[in-house]
Amino acid sequence: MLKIDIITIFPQLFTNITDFGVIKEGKAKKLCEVNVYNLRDFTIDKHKKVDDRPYGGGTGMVMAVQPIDDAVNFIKSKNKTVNKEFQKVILLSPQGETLKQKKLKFLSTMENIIIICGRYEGVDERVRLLVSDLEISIGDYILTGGEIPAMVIIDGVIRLLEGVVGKEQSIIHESFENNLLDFPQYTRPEIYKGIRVPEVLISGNHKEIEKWRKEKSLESTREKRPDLIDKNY
Ligand code: 4GX
Repeated sequence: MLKIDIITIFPQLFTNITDFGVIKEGKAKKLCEVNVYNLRDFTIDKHKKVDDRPYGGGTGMVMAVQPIDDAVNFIKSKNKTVNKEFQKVILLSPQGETLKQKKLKFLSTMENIIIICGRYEGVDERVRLLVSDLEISIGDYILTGGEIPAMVIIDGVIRLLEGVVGKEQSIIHESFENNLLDFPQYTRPEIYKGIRVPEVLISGNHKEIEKWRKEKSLESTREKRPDLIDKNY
């Protein structure tokens, strides 16, 4: 059972994703649990402030270390049965290592992942030094907070849990599992606006179909993502 704990100042943002699709399925099958914590519940000042002005000046606000540290320690104390080796605290930020399928696979083998969603200009450096184990970015672009990146990780990890996605096949054969992009897929009708389904797919010749799909995968990877070939994602 993978326990996912999220720390955010916008817990409501997570109600959608945990109640639908693969994540709902994973929860229903008791393969994972998703808990959302409101960072403001861990503040000690009377205004429930989670951020403050940066030392040295400059624009914007920085998230303070104390509420984040306390939230993580509270969650760890609640999860005391978890083997420490299989518990990871993740900070989402543009400075992190870019997320790849390999990291999702690693995370899917954990017992507990605690995700810190930052906002504003960033977090006090001591969050990195004292609290987080991993810093992850979902890509080279700037968002307003770590909440959507957290959902990306949750979605990508849960579908890898044994028994969540119906046919194991659909995970093994798909894109990235073999460092190749997917081959083209068709479903009915046979002709749509003059475009025909490739003859080989209708032939029923499974050997030929497999050969065609491999060729198409390779061709599209060479053309669109040559960087994927020979890379160990
Ligand atoms: N992949 N952002 C986080 C605030 C922040 C900055 C530094 C912690 C440390 C992003 C991304 C992303 C914008 C989320 C800045 N929090 N996160 N936020 N790309 O752009 O993960």
